Amino acid sequence: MNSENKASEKTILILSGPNLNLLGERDPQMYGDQTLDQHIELAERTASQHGITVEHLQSNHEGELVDAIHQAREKHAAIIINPGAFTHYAWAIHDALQTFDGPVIELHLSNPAAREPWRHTSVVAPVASGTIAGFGGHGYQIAVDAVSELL
Ligand code: CA2
Repeated sequence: MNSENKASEKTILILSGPNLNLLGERDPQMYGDQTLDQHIELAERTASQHGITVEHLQSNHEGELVDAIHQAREKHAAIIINPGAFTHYAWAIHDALQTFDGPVIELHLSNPAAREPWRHTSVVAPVASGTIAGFGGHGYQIAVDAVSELL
């Protein structure tokens, strides 16, 4: 990324994977009753306290998330990503994140390690600076605070 941008603007990209657009509508016992918009508002409020601006994209399509990661290389200082079920098998997202120079935080509302065995593998974790999981919506605040420390 352009180093001038990095120093002066500090924008971060939050990516949300498949089905996360349904938050607040179903499965509140697993994912809470807040909507994705509410989680992003918390991230934005937290970021503004650190002088950071947030951009957000939710997509149900792996290629769209890969494109957004490529574009982030020129534009954003860090990425926070909840890849949804792509976490467990989307190697194209792994490869794209590996090309990104700044901090990458993997974020989950639930704790996949405490759920079904197929959720115990993350193909994103090996290319992430760290993973935040199991704290529900509070995770968005924790993730932005972590990014701010890392930048
Ligand atoms: O805990 C997380 O944040 C997950 O990334 C959520 C994914 C799941 O596949 C991962 O293992 C862990 C699922 C997102 C589905 O979101 C829904 C939201 C509302 C209703 C149904 C699904």
